[in-house]
Amino acid sequence: MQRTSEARAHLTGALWIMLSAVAAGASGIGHANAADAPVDAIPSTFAPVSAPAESIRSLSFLVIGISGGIFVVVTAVLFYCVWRFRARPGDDREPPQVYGSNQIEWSWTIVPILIVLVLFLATARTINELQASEVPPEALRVTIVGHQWWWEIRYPDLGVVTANELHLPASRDGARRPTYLHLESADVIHSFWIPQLSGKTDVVPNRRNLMWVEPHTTGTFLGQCAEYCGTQHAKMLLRAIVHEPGEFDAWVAAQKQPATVVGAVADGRAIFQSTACINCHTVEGTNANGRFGPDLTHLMSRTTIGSGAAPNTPENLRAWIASPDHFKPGALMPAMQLADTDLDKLTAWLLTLK
Ligand code: HEC
Ligand SMILES: [Cu+2]
Repeated sequence: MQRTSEARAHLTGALWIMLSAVAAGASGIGHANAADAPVDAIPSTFAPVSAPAESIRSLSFLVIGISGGIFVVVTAVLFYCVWRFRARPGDDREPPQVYGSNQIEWSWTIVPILIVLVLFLATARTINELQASEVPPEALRVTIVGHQWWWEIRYPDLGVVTANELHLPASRDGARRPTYLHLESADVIHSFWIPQLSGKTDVVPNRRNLMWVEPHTTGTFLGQCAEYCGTQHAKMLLRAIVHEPGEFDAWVAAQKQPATVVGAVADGRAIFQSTACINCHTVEGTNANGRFGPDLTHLMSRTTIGSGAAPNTPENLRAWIASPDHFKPGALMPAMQLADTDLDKLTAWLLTLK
């Protein structure tokens, strides 16, 4: 009995040393410079480029550390006991029977309570930091509307509308530029998730959820809808393009221009304006003002079409209009049944929408 409680005391001490080491390690990692994080690679939560995602990573390391520590200690004690107290030939003594040890009872009550308390407090702190309740005046505001199966992206203060590719300024020391995202849905529940920027937030009909990001690394970061929302849920991808602040302002200035007018493709423009396209799409400066599909005013400034379903190349664009189902079976844009020559003209015009 003496021996058991001594061993227990040693173990408890060792556990606490490990816990504090893990906690110290995790908080150090939280402040590490993420400039060397891989860009445009696998969207890993362990390669954050933005403040909220960094807090999430620190918290995960703390939780993994504590659970890992418990696992190692328990397994080690288990193996030690199995080996140390194994049956030996000729030794058929009964092991000491221990009843009602207060020391043991207290330690296996108090230690787990403390561990859970540490996990609870650390989690509550991170949640509090992540949850945006108010939008600071200097923040960039963006409204994201989830649709089956694409993302509408509006910058209400800037008069810019785009789709599927979220452009953001990078935050710099002394020139912070956080972005606050208002999340809305036009139909069913979606979930907005760009792992390297922040955690997931549900996008719920008749509700406006708020989240914030503050990236400090430029580059393209991938994300996707994280709540099953119908047939093409898997092709409801997201891209965040983080710019140097000056570069971002230039992007905004270009997006604010009306659609370019090129005489040589006037036929294509006329076909567009006299087809049902205009009921679902907006092109600034034409009679098209639909909001059921993506705004096409600056279509060619996007790298993909169909919410990341295909690269935005002339061939893909033509094939998309001929049959969206080819890329996204069940997509909510109908095949428009245009004659081949009309399709060519229409595509030629779309290609001028820089
Ligand atoms: C019934 C509404 C509807 C009509 C009519 C329609 N579209 Fe669409 N269109 C959509 C929807 C919805 C999407 C998004 C599909 C997705 O990504 O799942 C889309 C996507 C597109 C895209 C890809 C845009 C991007 O950034 O991903 C292009 C280009 C496009 N439509 C052009 C046209 C043209 C040209 C016409 C007319 C010939 C047309 N559409 C007619 C609803 C429509
Ligand atoms: Cu989805």
